[in-house]
Amino acid sequence: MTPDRLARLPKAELHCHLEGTASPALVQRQAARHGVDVSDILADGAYRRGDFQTFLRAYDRASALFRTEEDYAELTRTYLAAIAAEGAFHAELFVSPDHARAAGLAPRTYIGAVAAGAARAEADHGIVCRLIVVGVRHFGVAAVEAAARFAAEPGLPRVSGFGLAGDETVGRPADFARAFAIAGEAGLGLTAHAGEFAGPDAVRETLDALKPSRLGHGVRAVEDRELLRRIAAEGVVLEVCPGSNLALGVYPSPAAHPLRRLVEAGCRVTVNSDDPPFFATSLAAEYAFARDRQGLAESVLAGFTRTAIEAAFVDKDTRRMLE
Ligand code: ES4
Ligand code: ZN
Repeated sequence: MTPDRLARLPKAELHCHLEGTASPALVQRQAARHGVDVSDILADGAYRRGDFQTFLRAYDRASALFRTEEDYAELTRTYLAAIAAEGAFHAELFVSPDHARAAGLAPRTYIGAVAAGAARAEADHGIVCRLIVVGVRHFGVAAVEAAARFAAEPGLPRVSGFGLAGDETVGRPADFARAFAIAGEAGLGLTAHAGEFAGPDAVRETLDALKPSRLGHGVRAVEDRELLRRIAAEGVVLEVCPGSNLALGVYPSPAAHPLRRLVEAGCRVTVNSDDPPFFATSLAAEYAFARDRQGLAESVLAGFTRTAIEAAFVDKDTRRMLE
């Protein structure tokens, strides 16, 4: 496939953290506005590189600079416009009420502002957007349950899913079973980060205890043939984020990334940007990675988008419209 055909390939994104879309320039502007020194997280107009803990701290610091409804509406609109320009027609964004509260915004106000930004992007660029409320596991079981109860409240605009994010090595998957039960009973789609930093056992426990239809990352399932067979057989969808995995050192080189092996094992795979400027990536760059670094065919890339729509947390009518 030629580069311009890749640019035109329809794309969809299932795994992207809203606050993780803020460009270094925007973070710098917000920091200047609020008189905050961000030299510890930015250098030479880019996010400083580091391990996952360093990343999570930088994410918290950057998030805390977005403080008003206008800030969040604009952050949302800007990101959706950017991926629409890359060919995306559907996106699901992770939103974190805990991060919003830390920045001084009530969760409901935050969701309202993000939804307003999404509505603007939908009107301007035709991109459909849904929101997935996340609980952050290193904030503790009680915080994750509170996030689930919040997500389950009626009348939250565009909220269609609940997810578990944060440091995967904190706690056991079963600790979050009650949160997932609350969200599931409310009719929300379920996804959990697993198999990025923790290995196959944690993936298996996550599937057993939380019953998500999708896994954030899930790539380390490749280390266990039986688990891989289970994921393929059960049709669990993997939200694979290669650029994130490479930036955080989960794999030492593009060739070492298991994207292709997951596809060849029959897993249902999507590609996603996670926290694009933090990891110097974009949605289009992830599709390009699949083609140029993993040797996957155009038809396989088109399949990523199809799978994303099949697995999207949208109602029947919206899915039909997206298909
Ligand atoms: C994450 Cl809490 C959070 N924010 C952004 N990216 C993440 N990846 C895993 N947890
Ligand atoms: Zn993530």
